[in-house]
Amino acid sequence: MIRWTVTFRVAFAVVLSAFGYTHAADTQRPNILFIISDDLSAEALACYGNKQCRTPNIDALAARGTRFTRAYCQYPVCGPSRASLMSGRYAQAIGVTGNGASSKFTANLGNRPSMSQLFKDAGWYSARVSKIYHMRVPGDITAGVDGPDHAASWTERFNCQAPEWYTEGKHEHLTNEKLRFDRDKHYSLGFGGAFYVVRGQSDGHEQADVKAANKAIELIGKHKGKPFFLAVGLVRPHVPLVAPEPFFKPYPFKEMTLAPRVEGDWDDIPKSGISKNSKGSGLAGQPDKQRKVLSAYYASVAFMDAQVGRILKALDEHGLRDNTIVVFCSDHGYHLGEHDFWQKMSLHEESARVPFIIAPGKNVRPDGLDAYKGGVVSDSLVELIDMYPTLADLAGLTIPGHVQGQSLLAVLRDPSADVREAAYTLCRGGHLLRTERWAYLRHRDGQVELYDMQADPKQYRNLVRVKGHMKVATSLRAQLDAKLAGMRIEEHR
Ligand SMILES: [Ca+2]
Repeated sequence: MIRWTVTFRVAFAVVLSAFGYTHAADTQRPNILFIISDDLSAEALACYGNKQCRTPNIDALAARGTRFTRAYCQYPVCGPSRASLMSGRYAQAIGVTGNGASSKFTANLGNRPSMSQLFKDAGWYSARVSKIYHMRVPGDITAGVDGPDHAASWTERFNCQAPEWYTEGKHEHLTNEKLRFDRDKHYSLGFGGAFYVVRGQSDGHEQADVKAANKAIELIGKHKGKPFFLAVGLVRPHVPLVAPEPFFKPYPFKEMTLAPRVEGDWDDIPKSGISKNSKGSGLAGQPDKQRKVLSAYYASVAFMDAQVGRILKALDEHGLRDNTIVVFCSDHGYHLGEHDFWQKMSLHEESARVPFIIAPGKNVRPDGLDAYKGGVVSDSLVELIDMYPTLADLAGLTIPGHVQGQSLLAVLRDPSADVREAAYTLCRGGHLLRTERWAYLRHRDGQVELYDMQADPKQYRNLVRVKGHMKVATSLRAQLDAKLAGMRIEEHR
């Protein structure tokens, strides 16, 4: 019997190594549960310090994992950020620098494996539930279509069609966009950037994120006998801000705290650094409308958090918590009125920074992680492209050469460990370099913003022309140029 077991183990190891799996063969291969929210600002999560929004399930995940306080997306808009993190490459290095370029991803990636594909090729069951690569919200959700997906990433994929803006309930449009209310059409209706709010009258069963959680729960039960890579995309709090009425109850708009306004805040921000703002959206001078945006955003975040809770509960009920690595993040951050900016597409802190949590189950203990207990906070500078090599590393898979991120295994072992000197974000031809102390923003037209993130974490005082900062600005410029020169940008179609 013992001899048979040994023989079996050796044979098993040979089979595994043939698939590129090099970890000790007698350790069970961990499951990956990757949950990605859409347009979620870290600032909205209780575990990141928000005092109003309640996110007990994401907080609980953070309490058993490592929560990164300085994690940055590689492009603050859906398509490029997702293409980047799934390929492990910078947005310009994979040739997806706008949502419209998302359809080039498959050709540009070529025969190199995406993050989930690496696992799929090594024998994991790999599934996409709802939005992982770019999907237009709400159009691709009301249509129930794939969006510019990457088929080779998945064993199976599932879309979650939902009514979005035409959910039954109480409707309110808080901004200026001209909207077309045509349920038979899915695109060019104007809802993609509008603060359109629906207080749904049902329990939410028809909503995309409830359907995504239902599917995830089903797949966890169905595939628990073999390793899985389950990627679950939740579309809230992306607009339209739709949630069942009870989720709005804890957030009466009059009680919402607006981001502080600083007199003359825009005086030292170059024009190219001014993001989508109150003036254009009709929120200017309308504090009640702004509070209503916050109320609806928090209701949407809480609704999304409830779905995270349902999925994590299913993991526990099937006894899979200990052998699963749970990852939670957003595709990018979001402005909620800071500097009078709203939404994304900005290199400023709230838009470029993302919530990012990695929680390896108790049985996932590669070398040096034996003492890992969770509930860890790390201020190390990390990027979303680090997720790919980190998960590969945790599962004992070889990190492919095309991956530009860094494994965060060293940071999981020691939260004060550094894997890089700076984090990098691209946006509309402009760049953010975020170092331990500084945020250096160089816009497309060459205009620069420089912030001392220790003295001024909310970025109110641009120091680039302030006496005594020329040396640091010059040094950061050189550091950014070196970063860009080493990015191995390829010729793309
Ligand atoms: Ca997004």
